[in-house]
Amino acid sequence: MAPEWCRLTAMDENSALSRLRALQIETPSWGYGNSGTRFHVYPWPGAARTVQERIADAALVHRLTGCCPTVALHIPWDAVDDYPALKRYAEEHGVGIGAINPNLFGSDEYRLGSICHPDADVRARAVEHCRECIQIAEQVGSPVISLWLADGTNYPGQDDLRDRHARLLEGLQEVYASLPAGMRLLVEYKFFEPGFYSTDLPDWGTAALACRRLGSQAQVLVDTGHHPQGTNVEQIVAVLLAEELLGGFHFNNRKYADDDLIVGSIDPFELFRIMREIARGDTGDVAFMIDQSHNIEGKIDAMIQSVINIQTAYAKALLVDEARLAGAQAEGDVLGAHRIVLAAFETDVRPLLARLRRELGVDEDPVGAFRAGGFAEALAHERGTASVESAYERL
Ligand code: PSV
Ligand code: MN
Repeated sequence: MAPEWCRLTAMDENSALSRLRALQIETPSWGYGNSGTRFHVYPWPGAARTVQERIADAALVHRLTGCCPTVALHIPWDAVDDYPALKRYAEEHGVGIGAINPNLFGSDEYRLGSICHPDADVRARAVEHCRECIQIAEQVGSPVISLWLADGTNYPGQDDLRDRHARLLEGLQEVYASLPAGMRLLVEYKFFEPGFYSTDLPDWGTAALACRRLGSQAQVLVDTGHHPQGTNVEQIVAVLLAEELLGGFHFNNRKYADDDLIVGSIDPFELFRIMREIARGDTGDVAFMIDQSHNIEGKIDAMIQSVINIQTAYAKALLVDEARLAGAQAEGDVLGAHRIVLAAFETDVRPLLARLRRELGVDEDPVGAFRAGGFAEALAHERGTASVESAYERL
């Protein structure tokens, strides 16, 4: 029997369950197609080839988990002629369209950047692409634009850092001015890649400064893979929440860099610590999105596992005995406080999640249900194995 200090009460369980029921996770269209490293793409049998197939796979993940009702799109990877028809297609499959991600890196003209590019014509076209994405978002009923810039430089002297910052703010302001009421602009930062000397939005502080200038419809997007080793990501989350600047997450896990691994696979304790900041409440409108590319494993069960890992971390985080923790903190009981947090992390939440899934009407083991259900085989039969010519042909 667990000692008194880490035992759950029925009350803990019921309130944790209602919070867990409210957790909705968005999956990315680009996680369902073939992707690879710059060395090779290993095509996966049955991987989605079109935006419709990517939406259908996201819908399957929702059917099996009961908690992934929206799918994020990347434009132009997911571009179509008829967006209202795409919206209907998604709804017929049981999902809605979530964040629209303008792609400001997949075109030759972006070699030196997009909205920070030295050439005003390229900057204008980049802003125009963002405006087009806002219109798409309106047509599909999405309330979120997620913006990541690949802008940066590789060499000292390549461009003027202050000029680039000025262009960044000007471009973001132009995009922001086109947002309709109720639509949010989530600004994502990344400390490196593809620029290795400088990145125009390198960290949460720069993103937060930009959002403050823009207004309340702009908030920061924290991609968990976009930090240097050792960064205290949960502290970033805590500060952004306190400043009402946390817009959402791109969940994934990293070992060395932006590895896009299954979230929680490398460091489940970090994911728990991040979700603890969410579990403490007052999170507003935070968007919980996954941003992963599965290169050597199946796409759909890896996505389901990611969803399970987020739910597991959140369930544990909800079980932190906050009242006792506050007491230990006030008394300066350093180890006692730490042990209260650890006790929650070490709790086996599988029975709690099984109860949640029974209530959601899905299998207690959604990955097992996917694997036993013959879905992978049926998709491989229907779609075959794509021939992928180059590692750069991502979708
Ligand atoms: C960039 O590394 C990123 O995290 C951005 O969110 C992109 O939109 C996404 O990955 C897909 O390349
Ligand atoms: Mn991302």
